[in-house]
Amino acid sequence: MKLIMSPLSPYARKVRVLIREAGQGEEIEEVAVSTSALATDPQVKASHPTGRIPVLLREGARPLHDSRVITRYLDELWGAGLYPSDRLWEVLTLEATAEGVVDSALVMAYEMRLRPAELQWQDWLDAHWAKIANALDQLEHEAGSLLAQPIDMGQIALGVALGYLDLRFAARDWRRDRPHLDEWFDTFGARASMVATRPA
Ligand SMILES: N[C@@H](CCC(=O)N[C@@H](CS)C(=O)NCC(=O)O)C(=O)O
Repeated sequence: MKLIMSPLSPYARKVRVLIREAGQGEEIEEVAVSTSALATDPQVKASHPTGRIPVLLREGARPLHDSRVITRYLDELWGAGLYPSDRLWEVLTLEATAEGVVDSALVMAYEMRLRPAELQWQDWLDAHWAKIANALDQLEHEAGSLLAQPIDMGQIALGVALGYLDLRFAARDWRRDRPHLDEWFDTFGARASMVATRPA
C-alpha cells in the first residue's frame, strides 16, 4: 500500500503515527507530495475526489481517503486495538475534538499563508483561535485521566493536534495556563512514533 501524504500535514501524521504504533512500517510506502487548493498535486487529484491528503492507495481496491477513514481501516486490518470497543465513544469523541482543533488551525494557517496580506481577516483568525482555546481548556481538565489510559486513536489525534499548534502557532503558547496538557504532551510526544513523524 502507498500513503500519499506530506510530512507537514497533521491529518497525514495521524495515519503515520498509527502505522508506527502498529509496527507496520514495512507495509506502507509513504509518498510525499506538495499540494494546496491553489495547486493540487496530480496524484492527489487522481485519487481523492476533493483533492486532499492523506490518501491510501491499495492494490486492486479503491483508494481510501479522509484520515479518519484510513485510521479505522488500518486499525481493523492489523487488529491494532487503537479503537478499543469498551471505550469506543470516548475515543471517537476525543479524536473528533482533536480534529476540530486541527480544522481550525488549518483554516488559520491557510488564511495567513495563502491569502494575500491585504485580504486577511483578523476577526476570522481570532474566532478560530477561540475555538481552539476552548477545546484546549476542556482538555486541560481531562489530561490527568489520559495519562492513565493505554494509547488509543483519540490520544494520537490529540498529540498530533498539539504538535501542529507548536509548528504553526508557537507564539500563541498553548501551554500557558494548561500545565496538565503540557505534562501529558511531554510524555506522549516523546513516543518513538511521534518523534519519527515530527514535522520538520
Ligand atoms: N478531513 C480531511 C482533511 C484533509 C486536508 O484538509 N488535508 C490538507 C493538508 S493538511 C489538504 O490536503 N489541503 C489541500 C487542499 O485543501 O486542497 C482528512 O481528515 O483527511
